[in-house]
Amino acid sequence: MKLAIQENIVPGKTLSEKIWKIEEYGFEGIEVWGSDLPQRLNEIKDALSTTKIKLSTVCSGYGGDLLGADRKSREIAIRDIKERLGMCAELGGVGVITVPTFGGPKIPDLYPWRSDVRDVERMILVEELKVLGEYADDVGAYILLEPLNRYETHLINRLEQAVEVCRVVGKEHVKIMADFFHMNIEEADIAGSIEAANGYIMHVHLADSNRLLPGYGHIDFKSGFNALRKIGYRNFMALECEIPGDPDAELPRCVRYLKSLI
Ligand code: LER
Ligand code: MN
Repeated sequence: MKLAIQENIVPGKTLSEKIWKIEEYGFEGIEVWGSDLPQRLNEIKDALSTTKIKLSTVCSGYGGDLLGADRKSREIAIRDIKERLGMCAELGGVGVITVPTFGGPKIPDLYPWRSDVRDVERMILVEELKVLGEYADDVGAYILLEPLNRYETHLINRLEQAVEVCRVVGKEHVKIMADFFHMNIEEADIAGSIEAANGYIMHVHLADSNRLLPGYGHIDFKSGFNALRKIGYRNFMALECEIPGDPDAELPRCVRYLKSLI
């Protein structure tokens, strides 16, 4: 298991400065935001070429909404995710973090054809992921479905729900990721859920129960990491959290803490 960190929480005026810091702190990877990826592709490529730090993942940042009410919004999401998958592969990253939709349903209730709008949303999502999955298989970067807690999305809150979608889609490069902050709210047993998702987890986000650095809340990372080790997880775990203090002191300390648990 390798440690990574999201670019936005690292001090530094340029991406290169951030990457030097990340290396100095003891991380192995960086997760970049997908919003302006097309404009920054060359900058990221250049910055990565001067260091041992690898791109772990691209965090969403696409336009539209895979489960938007209008066709245009769904088309934009598919187009933008494809663009980010291609760039992620070019940069050597694992994949693009994909949240099927934030907030509540936008697709209208289609009763009496289906009595729960979520059934309709899942059907649309599966068809979209078949198209995206074929593209992802071609370029060699994963779509990483991220379950979020109930206050951020209504549809996929737990790992097993994301795994079920992947099973129905049946594409090699449509997999899931596990975020400890969301799991702490939604999973009854974090370690058990990780083990049950064996073969599907391709990325991990780390934050404690209060979304501060691991160690500042009450999540039992040890048992979660043991479960990841048990299922042979070898990919990145990226920090997605706030830093309560001076990053130059807090981040190396957090790396030492996490390494002592891995
Ligand atoms: C949002 O809470 C989150 O965890 C992000 O990774 C979503 O892109
Ligand atoms: Mn996350």
